[in-house]
Amino acid sequence: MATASKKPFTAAQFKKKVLQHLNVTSSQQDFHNNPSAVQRAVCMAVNEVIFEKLSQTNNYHKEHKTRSVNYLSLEYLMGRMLSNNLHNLDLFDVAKKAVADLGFEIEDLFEQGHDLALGNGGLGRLAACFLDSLATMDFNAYGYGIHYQHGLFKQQFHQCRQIETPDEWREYGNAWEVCRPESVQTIGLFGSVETRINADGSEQKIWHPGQTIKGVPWDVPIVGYNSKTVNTLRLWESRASSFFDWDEFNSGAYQDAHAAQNAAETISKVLYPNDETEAGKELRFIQQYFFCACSIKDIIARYQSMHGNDWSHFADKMVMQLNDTHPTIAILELMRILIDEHNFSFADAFALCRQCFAYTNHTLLPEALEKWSVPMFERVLPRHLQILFAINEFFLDREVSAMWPGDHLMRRRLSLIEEGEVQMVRMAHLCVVSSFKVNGVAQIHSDLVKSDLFPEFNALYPQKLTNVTNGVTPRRWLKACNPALSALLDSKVKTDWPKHLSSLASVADFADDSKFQQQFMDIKHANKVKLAEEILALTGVDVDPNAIFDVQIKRLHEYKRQHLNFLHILALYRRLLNNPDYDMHPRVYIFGAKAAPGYYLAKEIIFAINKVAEKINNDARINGKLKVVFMPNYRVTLAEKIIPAADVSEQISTAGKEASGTGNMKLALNGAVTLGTLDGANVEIAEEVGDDNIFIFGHTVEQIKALNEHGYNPHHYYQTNAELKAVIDWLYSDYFTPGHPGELSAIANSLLDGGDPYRVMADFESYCQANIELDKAYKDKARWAKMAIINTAKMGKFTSDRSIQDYVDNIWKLEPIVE
Ligand code: 26W
Repeated sequence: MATASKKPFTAAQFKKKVLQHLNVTSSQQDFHNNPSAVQRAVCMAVNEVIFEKLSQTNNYHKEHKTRSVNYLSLEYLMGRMLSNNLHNLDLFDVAKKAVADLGFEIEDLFEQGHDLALGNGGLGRLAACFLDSLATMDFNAYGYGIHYQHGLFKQQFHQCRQIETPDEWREYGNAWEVCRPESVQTIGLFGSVETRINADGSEQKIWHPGQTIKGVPWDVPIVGYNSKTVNTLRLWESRASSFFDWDEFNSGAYQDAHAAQNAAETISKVLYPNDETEAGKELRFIQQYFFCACSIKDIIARYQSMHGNDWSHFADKMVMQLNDTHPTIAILELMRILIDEHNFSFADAFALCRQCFAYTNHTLLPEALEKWSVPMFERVLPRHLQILFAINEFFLDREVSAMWPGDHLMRRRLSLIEEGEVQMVRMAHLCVVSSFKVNGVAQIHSDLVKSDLFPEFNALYPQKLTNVTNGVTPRRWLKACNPALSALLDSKVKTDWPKHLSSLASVADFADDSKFQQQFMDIKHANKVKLAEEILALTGVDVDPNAIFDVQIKRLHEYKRQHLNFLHILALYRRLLNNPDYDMHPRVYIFGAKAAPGYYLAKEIIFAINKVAEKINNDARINGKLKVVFMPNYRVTLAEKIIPAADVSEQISTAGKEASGTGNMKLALNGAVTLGTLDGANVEIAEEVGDDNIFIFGHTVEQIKALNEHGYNPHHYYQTNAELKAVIDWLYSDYFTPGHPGELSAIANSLLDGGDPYRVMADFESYCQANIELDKAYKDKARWAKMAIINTAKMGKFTSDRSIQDYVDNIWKLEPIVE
């Protein structure tokens, strides 16, 4: 196996490779003003190294029959890949020099790359960070997902409103994938189940699918950082099993001839853009089954290529991680194959599944917990529903009744089936019952999963529920996106920090060192200058890099409370209008957020922020002390540009609602100071950085519960806080929407008559207070520099490498490649 350290190419050799690919592979002689052709050629040159390491990795694991983790996720938010792959192969400097010789800035070539935006938000990006860490730590891991033709929609603003356009990431093909026709799978859908009585009297179930779909795999190599490993992310594209129905065609029904093809293609056509809100659409259910069935068949094929039909090693060699409930159906698919195709008894099949599956919960929001109607389930997957009922019977009769004999209410509450007008299948219950481990993604969240979401399951399976706090890869989220800070860190601490982030801890020794403070803050300032140029180019708003860059970047959702930030901005604006000399350090509020297309209030919040921004940014009376910028089309690549330039990290969700958050970790790692509630991983960030280096405000989880128990009345705050009343009344006026009074009232209505479900009103006062403290701290340059440095230094815990090591130690039990 190629050792990690030796550079595969010199700059001259790399340049030669690029030229070869320009001339030969893509016959682009005149490339001098064709950066996308050069970018393409660079990708091909890098792929030579990647595919070499990929086959070495696969051969090693085949030879050693290594245990593997199979990560099943409906989402992978990969972003662009060239910069990441160059850094991970230690080819960045070589490539930079080589393309410079060809007359190009490597950064300009990066701009040619399209984001692989095959995800919505936190869950999808976490999967991407985990794949990076698994390869970097030389673990045998496969990612499985869907090869969506269209990823997450492109967001533009038209008259301050979000409009969505399709994501065309594959318009001109993608350099970072290879099709694997040799591993095509065929899966069934619909149809019926025949019950056959065998000669020995035993019953046999045979599913006769009504339709078959082909799954074509596209492999995306996952390159480890300075490691021996290139792993595989296998994404399934759906196609009709029979391409063309000539009978239909000859009978003149041209449309129908192609109908099957179209129908099949729609399965992997587009990513559902809902984040935390279940759509309950049949196509989404079919997407889930399609990729799970292809993946389970692929996993069995890989196993059998090493162990034939001897199933006795399966649980030793294969573990499947369910990234939330979206791939739950994989459990029933493996059960079906074991029972119907390999004559396992129900009990043996279920016992095996319980050794192989583990489930990660990423949300407590009731509306995000997937439930599928039994009638739809029966129509699409009749055999799987039978198996589900068998599992439910086993679970209720053998386990629930044993623990709570005669307690029908408990049976009803824990059942995999929710009784009601239409019976619904509780996918989370199926996951918990069928998995050997269930984890939350931050300590406070995992505690709430135990105490609030699954208390009975916690009692029933005392060892099953655990925690693995999220993490982020420091390769993409520091080394690649903030090279200047990385170089400064290299000059102060062991340069192995990208792979051993705890090495950053000793940076804290320089927190009071004025020279280092100056260096650290100069880099922050330079990143802010660069972002200011991007902001001007993308939004036309001119911002002052000396202002506080206050950043809230994440999906738009009420529980994340972008509207709390918005109300505070209105309060600041009002203070400045009342007194232009109001003593505050100039602040620029930077928002980035996509709203699910069907999420009305989320879109109204975007509209309101943009409308108010227009007013504030052009109001000379406030001398530029306040600017508001909503950057369009927030995605991984934009995050990589905003995060290095952030001073303040807004993590202001209602306590108990944000499972973990990962943007909070990325921002703190890049020297931003967190302004947040004690929610999700903010709690652990505060533990690591210390209370002097973070601004915590708001009700705690317990206090929110108390508020709810005593009947929450948002009007109380409206009547008792004059500033809050004033800014809410502003939203009913036409101050920001001349001639259209109340055009911004949707937010106000949700906070008053709407009952303020996320307790914005209750936290407003404390939020304002924390902001005043923050403003004071920022004015004390030495104090702020120290806080920023401590945040970077103390982020060692939040590398996704630590998360992966926790999964490996507590759940997956994997052995890394040793050579
Ligand atoms: C059914 C629709 C749907 C789609 C996506 C429901 C739920 C989801 C995801 C679970 C939402 C999500 O991304 N959750 C986020 O996961 C991150 C990674 O663990 C956490 O850091 C965030 O706190 C959590 O909101």
